[in-house]
Amino acid sequence: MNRTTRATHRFRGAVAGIVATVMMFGLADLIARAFTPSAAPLLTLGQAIIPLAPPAAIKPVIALFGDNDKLVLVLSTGLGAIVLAGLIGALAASRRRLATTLLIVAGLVPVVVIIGRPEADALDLVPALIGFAVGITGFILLLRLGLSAPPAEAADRADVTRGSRTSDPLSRRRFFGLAGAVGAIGAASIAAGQTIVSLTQDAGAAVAKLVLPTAAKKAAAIPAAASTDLDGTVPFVTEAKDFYRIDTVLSPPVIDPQQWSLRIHGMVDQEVTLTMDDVLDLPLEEHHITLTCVSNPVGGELVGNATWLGYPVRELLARARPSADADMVLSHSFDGFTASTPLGALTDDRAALLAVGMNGEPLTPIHGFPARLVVPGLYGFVSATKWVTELEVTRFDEKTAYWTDRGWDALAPILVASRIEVPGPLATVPAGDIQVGGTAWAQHSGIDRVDVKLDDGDWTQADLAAEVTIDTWRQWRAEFAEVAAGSHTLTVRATDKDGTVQTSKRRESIPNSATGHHHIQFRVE
Ligand SMILES: Nc1nc2c(c(=O)[nH]1)N[C@H]1C(S)=C(S)[C@@H](COP(=O)(O)O)O[C@H]1N2
Ligand SMILES: [Mo]
Repeated sequence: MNRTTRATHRFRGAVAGIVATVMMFGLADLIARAFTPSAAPLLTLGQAIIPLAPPAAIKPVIALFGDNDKLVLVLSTGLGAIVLAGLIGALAASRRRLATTLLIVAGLVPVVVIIGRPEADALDLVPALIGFAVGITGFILLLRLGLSAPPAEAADRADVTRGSRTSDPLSRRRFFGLAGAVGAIGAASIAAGQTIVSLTQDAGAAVAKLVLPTAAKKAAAIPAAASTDLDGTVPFVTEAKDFYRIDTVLSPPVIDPQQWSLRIHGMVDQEVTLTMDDVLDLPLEEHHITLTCVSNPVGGELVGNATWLGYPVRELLARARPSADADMVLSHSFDGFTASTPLGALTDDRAALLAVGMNGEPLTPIHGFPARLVVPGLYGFVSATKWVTELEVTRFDEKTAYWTDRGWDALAPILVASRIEVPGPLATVPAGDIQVGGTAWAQHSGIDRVDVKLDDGDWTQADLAAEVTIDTWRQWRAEFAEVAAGSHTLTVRATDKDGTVQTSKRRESIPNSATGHHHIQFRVE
């Protein structure tokens, strides 16, 4: 084979590998989206990478892409698969059998990952297997058409049986025709799969099935005085659509409330199982609670405040009667995530809830529909299990949770924190009196005071908006008179009701929250 033919064959091999892979993923994705969404191969592959990724690598990705981190992961998984398929295809120019074997092995990876999931059932394999079979067949056909001079060991057979297909312009047209068709089917399948996703998620059929009862115990109305009314301050109640989202799933599980149940088991006298109807028949309570993520950087946005409707976990546990030597509840999610919460925080008088509602609506799929936990005073990773299905009563020395196994603390009470929201970072404000404001939180202790400092000046005590409960954040504001033109720095710190002053010591979020004072720079003109 001369050099030009070899180069042509490499190119065609690469094209064959790429379009066959697009078709493999596309068909499998489309079939999965229609019948068993959690088994979509690209999602499952991306999902399989998440727990393997070192926490040190996760942080920069989240910092760089924010809420798009999941999309970036899926796209890079897909891109990685395509590059690999292109390389394997190019190899077919010289080693056709080896290349075919490699593509078969690579194509089986998603199949293996799909069976490997704890929640897998046999039907989940169907989409991946169909995609695999069609994709590999496409690859083999394309190689036959496109690689007109087969490798030495297959040359005789191929030349005798299919001598005619070697005529170049015709084979070229056929090859690219078929490759185009295969690629187009793959791309169309991906698009159709995405359409199914947006239709099923927009329609919210599962969410619409759940009709919330009115609360037996309503939360007190939020007084106007809970807001400082300073323009630019984050609203006191965070709407679900603006509420931060943190979890390890690429697409939220869509759970039919009629299929959902909560099982309380482990070190208990009486195992208890509740259906959604059981939960909705209970006298539900409404509570205002601010939720925070341990990964929130100083001044960051991984914090939100909502009115939750639910039933006290304390009462649920009382039905099961935990044994005296239990000290932890390991809550399990439908998706396999777990959180370890001190039993004491779930049985004392705080409003630890099995929540089904958020701001007067059922939970949204990304915030845990149909049910999740919310525990005032603890970071989300040790308490706020979304899509919760089990409460396992156990001991800290017997079981560990998802993030504990990845280097984070088992116990994680929320640390006092505050941030500046006005002026915005690097804002330019007119000379004169400067209005400053923001939010502070120290859930389940409450905010006692907030101090702000301009440049190297003295700490100035800020005015606090009304406290709604000790479990909610608190807005603050202050005024600095006659600030001179030029560049300035503002610094804030809060003190909680236990007397703990927010430390200025800078620290990473792993293993139990970043610390330090929030600073911003702004200009006066
Ligand atoms: N099933 C499940 N629940 C979860 C998590 C998760 O990864 N999976 N993350 C937790 C973390 S780290 C936080 S901070 C909160 C965030 O809840 P939100 O996404 O509703 O804001 O959910 C918690 N519950
Ligand atoms: Mo979190």
